[in-house]
Amino acid sequence: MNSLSWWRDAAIYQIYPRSFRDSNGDGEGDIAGVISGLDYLASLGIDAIWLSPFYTSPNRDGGYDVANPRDVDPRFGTLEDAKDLIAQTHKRGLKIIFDIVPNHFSSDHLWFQAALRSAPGSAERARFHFYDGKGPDGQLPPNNWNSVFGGPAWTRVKEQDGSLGQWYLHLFDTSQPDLNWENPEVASDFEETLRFWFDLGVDGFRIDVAHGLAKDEINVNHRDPEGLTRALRFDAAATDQAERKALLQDIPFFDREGVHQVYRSWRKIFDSYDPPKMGVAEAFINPTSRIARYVRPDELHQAFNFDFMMSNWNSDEMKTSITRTLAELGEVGAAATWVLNNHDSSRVRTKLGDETRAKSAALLIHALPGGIYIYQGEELGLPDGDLPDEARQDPVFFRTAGADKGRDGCRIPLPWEAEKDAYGFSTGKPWLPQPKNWQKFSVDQEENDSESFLNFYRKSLNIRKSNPALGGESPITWVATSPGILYFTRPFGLHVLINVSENSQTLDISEGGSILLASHSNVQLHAGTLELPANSGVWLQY
Ligand code: TEU
Repeated sequence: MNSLSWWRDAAIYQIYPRSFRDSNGDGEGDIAGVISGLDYLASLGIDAIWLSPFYTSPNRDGGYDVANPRDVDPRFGTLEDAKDLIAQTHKRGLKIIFDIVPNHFSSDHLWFQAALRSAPGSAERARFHFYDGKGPDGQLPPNNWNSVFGGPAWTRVKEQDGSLGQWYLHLFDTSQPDLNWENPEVASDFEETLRFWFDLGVDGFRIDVAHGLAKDEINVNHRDPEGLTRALRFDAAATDQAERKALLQDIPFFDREGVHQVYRSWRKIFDSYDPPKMGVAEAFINPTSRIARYVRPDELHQAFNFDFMMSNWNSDEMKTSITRTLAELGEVGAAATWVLNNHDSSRVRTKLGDETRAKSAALLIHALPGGIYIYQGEELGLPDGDLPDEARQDPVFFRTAGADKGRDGCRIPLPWEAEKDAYGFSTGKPWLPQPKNWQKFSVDQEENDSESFLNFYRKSLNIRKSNPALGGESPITWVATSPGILYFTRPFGLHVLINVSENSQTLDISEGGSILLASHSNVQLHAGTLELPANSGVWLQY
C-alpha cells in the first residue's frame, strides 16, 4: 500500500452501520458498535473501512435520506462518537471513508422545509427541482420520468394556501427531493460538508449516485418510460442483463456531462489536504467506457465496477469484463476496483448459488490488479435472508407494491455469537429479523473452524496484503487453457486458475508450483497436474 495513493490497491470493507453491531440494545447498529468491531476488522487484513450514512435522517431510505449531512443521527450516536471512530480506526492503521449523498436531501432537511413554505419561483425552491405541472390545472407531472424505486419521479405539493401546487423531482423516494446542481448554493453546501469531515480526519468519500446530479431538460418526455423502469429495477433477475446495459445508455438523468464539473471542483478540495483525500464514484452506468470519465486525472480516484459485479458466472463474460475494465481504466491512469456485492444487491453467495463459487469469485478478484470492496458479512459467506413481507422496510418494496422485494434481504444484522439472542448483534430486537439457521455463520463459530469462510477470507486478504505477487497494479497475462477456465499469471510467480464451469477439470501446467490458497481442499496439485473441481479456484505460487 503506497501511502499517498493508498486506495489504488486497498481492500476496503463496507459497513452498513445499522446492521453491523448494536451497542445500546435498541435493535439497530450504531457507531459505538462499529468501534467495538474494529479489532475484528483489522484482523481480516483490510486496509480501510467505508461507512454507509449515519447522518441525521428520518431513515426512510436507510439513511440515504439525509436531513443534516454534518451531524450524526441519535440512533447511531453523537458527533463525538464519530470523532472517536475516526481516531480508533486510524490507531489500528486503517483508513476510513464516509458516504456523501449529493443527489438529494431528505424532505426533512431545513432547505426543503423552507422550500415548501416558500412561493413558486422563490430562492428556497430554486435549490430543488420545482416545476409547474402539465395539463389545464397543472394536474399532470412535468414529465414522464420514473423513480428508481418505482412509481413517478414527481410529487405534487400543497401550497401555503392549501391549494394543490407545484411538483418536485425525486429520482428515489418522495422523501428524497433532488437537489438542483445548477444552483451555486448547492455546490457550496457540499463543499462545506466535504471539508467538515475531512477536517475531522476522514480519508475520503464514497459518492452516492455520482452519475445523477445533472439532468436533461425537464420539459422533454422520455420516449421509452417502460424501458426506463426496466433499466432502473433493483431486482437484477427481473431484467435481462444485456438489455439492462443497453437501456442504461439512454437515461435523461444519468451520466450527463454536467456531473464532471462537480468532481473537478471536488478534486481541488481533495488535493488541498496533505495527504490528499480520495473519492469513489457510485455510478451505475453503461457502457463501461463512460465510467473511465469519472476517474480522469482531475476528477475522482475510483469508481465501483458494476459491470463486473453484474456479470454472470460465465468465463467469457467475466474475462471480457476484466479485460475491458483494465484497458479502459488504464487509458486514464486510474486503478480498477472489484466488487462482488453491496447493500443494494443480492449477496454474492446467493447470487452465485453456492459457497465454492463465492470463494472462487473472491480468489479471482483478490488477485486482480487494483482495489477491492468487501461488503460486511461477505467474509462470513452470508447468504441473503428470507424475510416476511411484514418485516420489510425498503421503500423499493412499497413503491413497487411488492413486485420488487427490495434490498432488505442483504441488510440483515450480522451474526456475532451463535448462542446469544440476536446472535450477539444486539441485546434488543433486531430491526430486521435474522434467519433461524444463522448460528453457523456467526463470527465466533467461524473463528473456531479453520475451514470456515471467515478463515478463508482472512487468509486470502492477508496473503494479498503481504505477498508482492498480489495486490498492487502489476499486469495480468492470460494463459490459453480449457474452455470454462480463467487462467492468468502475474509477476512474482503467481498463477490464478478459476474453474467457471460445472465440470471437474484436470489440467497439465508447468511444474514447480505449489498451492498458495484454494477454494476447497479437493483442489489438488501433483507434479504438473492440477485437479480443479467444478466451480473451484486456486492460487499457485511458482
Ligand atoms: O444507490 C443508487 C442507485 O439506486 C442506483 O445506482 C441503482 O443501483 C441503479 O439505478 C439501478 O437501479 C444509492 C444507494 O446505494 C442506495 O442505497 C440508495 O437507496 C440510493 O442511492 C438513494 O440514495
